[in-house]
Amino acid sequence: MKTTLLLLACCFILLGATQVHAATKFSLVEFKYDADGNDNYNRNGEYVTLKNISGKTLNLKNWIVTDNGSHSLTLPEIKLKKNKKITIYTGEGTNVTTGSPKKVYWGNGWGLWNNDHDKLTVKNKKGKTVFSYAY
Ligand SMILES: [Ca+2]
Ligand SMILES: [Ca+2]
Repeated sequence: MKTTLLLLACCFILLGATQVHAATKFSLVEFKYDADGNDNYNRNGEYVTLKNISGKTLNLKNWIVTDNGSHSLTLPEIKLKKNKKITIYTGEGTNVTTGSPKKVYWGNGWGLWNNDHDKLTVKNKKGKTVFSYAY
């Protein structure tokens, strides 16, 4: 009986861990939230690179990236294959949505990511959080 309960407990723990993992579509490759020099004058020196660890191709159209404040970026149509990376830059530039590596430019007029603490969240088009990272 004791063994059965223990096994059950193990199963629940494993199940829980799997569910958490399934919700996380990305891993953080690099987060350069403190750009070299003055962030406001080096906005593309501020960037975050994420890797698709979902095991399948993700279409990022209408997925939303937010910080802990009021900034929000709606992603364009990008088919990100498994294990491929995407970099999101704070400043202006031309998005690379079909080539490689994938790049998206937020077009924000100032530095975006706080240098001390902030939180990045990615939600899919259904509004479900698929990745978040706080520092
Ligand atoms: Ca910054
Ligand atoms: Ca800086």
